[in-house]
Amino acid sequence: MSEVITLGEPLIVYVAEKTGTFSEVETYTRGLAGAELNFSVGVTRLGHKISYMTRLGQDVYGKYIMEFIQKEGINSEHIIWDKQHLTGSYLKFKALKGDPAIAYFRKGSAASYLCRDDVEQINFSKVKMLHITGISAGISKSCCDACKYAIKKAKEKGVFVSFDTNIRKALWDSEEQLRNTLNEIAESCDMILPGIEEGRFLTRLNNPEEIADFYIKKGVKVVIIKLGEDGAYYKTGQKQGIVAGFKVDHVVDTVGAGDAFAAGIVSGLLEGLPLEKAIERGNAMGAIIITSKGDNDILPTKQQLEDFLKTKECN
Ligand code: KDG
Repeated sequence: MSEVITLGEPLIVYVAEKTGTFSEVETYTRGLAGAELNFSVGVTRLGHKISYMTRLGQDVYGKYIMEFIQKEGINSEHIIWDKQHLTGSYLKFKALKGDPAIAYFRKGSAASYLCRDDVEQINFSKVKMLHITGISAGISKSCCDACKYAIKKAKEKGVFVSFDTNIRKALWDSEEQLRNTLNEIAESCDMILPGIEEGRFLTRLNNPEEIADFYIKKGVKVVIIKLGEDGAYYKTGQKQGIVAGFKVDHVVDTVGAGDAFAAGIVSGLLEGLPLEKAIERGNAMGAIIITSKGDNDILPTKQQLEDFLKTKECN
């Protein structure tokens, strides 16, 4: 039985080998991506059982993704084959600094047809955590409804719900729709994990404490705000603080850092670690993945993570 459930869209990613526009770059490396899939890989490699719900097109991409999921040991019982729609993909350009530009090929994809009825098949009675992201809420109206319904069903069974706001403006019709939808979802969750700029956008407030208070007043129990190389700020009803980030000598690609961070925190909480230790683990996971151009390829095993924590210095 899986301890964690997540749902979302897996994507094939093609990563540009050098900087430049699509017409200037001829060579791309194939990889696998999707925030919730990255999260599932992270949680699984750290030794936990997770079930990943999605819809895959019956095409070469879908079959390749299914092989990967099974090879990683992620529970695939909630994966639905879709005969009519294709599996999505995206192109990731190379950035010398900051987040790279991307181009999505996912509109009308198989995963965007995830719906409330799909969630009906999940039995939450033995699940400990549900993890939702703002990407799943943004890919379609039916997937957004599926997310809200999963949260409702999970809460009825006392399952802890975490939410990574994961803002992708390209997926939304307007900023208002994006802000209102993600705030509505955030307020129904136990723990939220926005980046500092996401928190500012969603709340129109500036500093981490104000942003955290905005959600705590609405009933969220734990707010953890990612501060990039400075680590993460956290606040609960009882305490607050900052957990320092790790020194990274050479950042290759920041995409996937938030998913790795979430996997570190969720796995830490499942193991009963104190919140600060779980956040330290999240920071370490983020620091590891940004040294690779892939979104999940070098996510560590428990042993690799422990070795990292023994040797690395904080900022
Ligand atoms: O969080 C990492 C994701 O951004 C990436 O893997 C692709 O899911 C993705 C997205 O929608 O941007």
